[in-house]
Amino acid sequence: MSIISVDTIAASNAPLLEQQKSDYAHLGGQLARRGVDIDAIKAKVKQFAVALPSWGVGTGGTRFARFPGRGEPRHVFDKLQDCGVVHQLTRATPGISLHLPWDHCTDYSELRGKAEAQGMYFDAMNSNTFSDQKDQAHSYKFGSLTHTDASTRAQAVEHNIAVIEAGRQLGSNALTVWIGDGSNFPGQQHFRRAFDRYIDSASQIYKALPDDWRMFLEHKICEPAFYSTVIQDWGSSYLAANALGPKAQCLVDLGHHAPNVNIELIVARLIAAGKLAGFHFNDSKYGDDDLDAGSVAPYRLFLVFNELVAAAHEGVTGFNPAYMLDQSHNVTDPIESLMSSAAQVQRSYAQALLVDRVALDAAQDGNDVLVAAQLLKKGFETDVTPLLQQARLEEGGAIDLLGCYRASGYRAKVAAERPASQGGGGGIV
Ligand SMILES: [Mn+2]
Repeated sequence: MSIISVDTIAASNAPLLEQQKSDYAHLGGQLARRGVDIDAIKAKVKQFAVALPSWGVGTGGTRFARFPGRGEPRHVFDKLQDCGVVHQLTRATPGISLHLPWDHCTDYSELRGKAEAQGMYFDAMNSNTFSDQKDQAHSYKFGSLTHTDASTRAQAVEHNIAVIEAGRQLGSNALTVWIGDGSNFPGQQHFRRAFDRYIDSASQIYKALPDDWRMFLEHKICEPAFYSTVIQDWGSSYLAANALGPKAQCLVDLGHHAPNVNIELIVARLIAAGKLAGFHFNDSKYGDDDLDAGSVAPYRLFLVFNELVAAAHEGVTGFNPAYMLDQSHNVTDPIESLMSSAAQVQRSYAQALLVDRVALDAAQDGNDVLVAAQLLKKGFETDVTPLLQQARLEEGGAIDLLGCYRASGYRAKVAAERPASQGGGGGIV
């Protein structure tokens, strides 16, 4: 099922075909001289998928304000359609990650059918116990899974189990748990007891997982609790995942660390421990900024992918990370940001695939520091744009993502159909 007409995509691609062919051949020649088969890299890029967050197609906001965009999705079916546009043009985003209760729906089989008609599926499910819902018996103001009150904890556990059930109907196979629990003042919370309560609550959720599901634990150093959080870093996340069992793993959101933390090293540690669940990709300058992937620090994103490609290359047992975007689009058209971010993540992956692993091993073992560093830079500095464009073209996508999307008039069309939105929804997690 096409949302953007096939003719629109073809018309956008047509004037670019000749230069695309030439650029791809030129890059192919460059890579061949390095002993790299461009078609083999392209085949791997085509296999690569990064899931879309349903909340990412709405306009986000800050603690100060939210400026709604035109034609914002009204409900999960609109979100699915917008995600469908991103996938249709990029051919890289077949998965959608839902967030309940934001994406609550009375008929999940209808939703699943519509996604499948778009050639899409449901990726990890996300639960929300960081804000209160209408008619909720117990407030999460002072915590959810780790609340001092047992009834509040039970309510949060029950919500997570309901999310698993919705996900089961949608064909998902993972639950991502992120809690806003923590404290704003020294002395407010007993650190060890709060963590114990987390393990107790999370164990009850873990027991409700179907056999083929995984549970992703997402850590975050601060916000909304600004003095301490219960699952503040990969260490606490790893302790919790170990306590829960083999189906529990640690999810790395790039924005959930202190500035300058070596995230690629954390990734390597989690891979070695068999506990890397996957990623929420985004970028940041100061904190959990939720900027578009690779917009500020593309080399860091590349270095993360360098660890991932190395693990796949070395055949690390059980290595199977889930890839997802998690961004807040405050000043751009969310579809445009998601398309460019998906392409950026693909770019980092392709660049990491270009690293000469045999030469790198030799340089590391021989302590040839500069050569080792330059082998990474060589991958990063290769412009793989023609390769990404060729992969999209061959799969029916757009060579020029932005140009094609804007030419389609999609935003104006949905703006006419969807009433202007007033605040609400969306979020940064
Ligand atoms: Mn996240």
